[in-house]
Amino acid sequence: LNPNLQSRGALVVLEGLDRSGKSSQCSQLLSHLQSIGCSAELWRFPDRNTAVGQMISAYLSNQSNLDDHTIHLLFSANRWEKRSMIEEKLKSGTTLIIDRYSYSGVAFSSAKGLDFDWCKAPEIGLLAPDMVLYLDISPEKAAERGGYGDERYERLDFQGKVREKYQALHDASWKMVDACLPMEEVQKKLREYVLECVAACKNGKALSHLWS
Ligand code: 2DT
Ligand code: MG
Repeated sequence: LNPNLQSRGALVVLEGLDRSGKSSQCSQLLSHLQSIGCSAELWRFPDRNTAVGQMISAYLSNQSNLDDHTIHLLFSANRWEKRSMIEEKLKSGTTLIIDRYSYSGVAFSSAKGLDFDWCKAPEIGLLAPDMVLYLDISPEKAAERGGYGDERYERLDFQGKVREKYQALHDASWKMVDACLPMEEVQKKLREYVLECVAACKNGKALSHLWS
């Protein structure tokens, strides 16, 4: 067996506003993949476990204040510090389901008023997802779902701005799923998309880099 021909895992990213159901859908996706014998892991950004992640977490919970550019770069650094591990996982055949990625980085920071292209720049060279799944919901509907927590950004008016930035970021390759459908229906659609993507990566789809 030629190890160079080992099939790789897929890099699948879920994006959406707070309360769009990303986290529950991600864990159901993971269970499903594992139940059918597919090697898979669930990751999330920010990854609050690293030193950088702890700075981000303190900022989000209002325990610290940082300049908007500074926190933007920390979110990006938090992805960069995981880049090589992501690549190793994929190359070893493990599919990664990731809850938020560079798109959250750009959407949230540019919604505060930072320049859109400036926000995209530090993400250049990170691994590009093989698929972006966007759970679409209006901020009003999201707020009806038991309301927001008390972290920074969890406010109706701000979430509306974030949604506009997601709209500016997305391209035809994104799979848009109506997050207001019943949970099981959302999950069914996501599974179809993910299985298609996992198969394409197994069959030799090349890894690419942002922003492609
Ligand atoms: P969670 O609610 O998913 O823990 O996210 N965010 C996230 C950014 O502003 N930039 C980023 O690069 C990422 C990944 C979105 C916490 C908040 O952090 C925001 C919500
Ligand atoms: Mg949140």
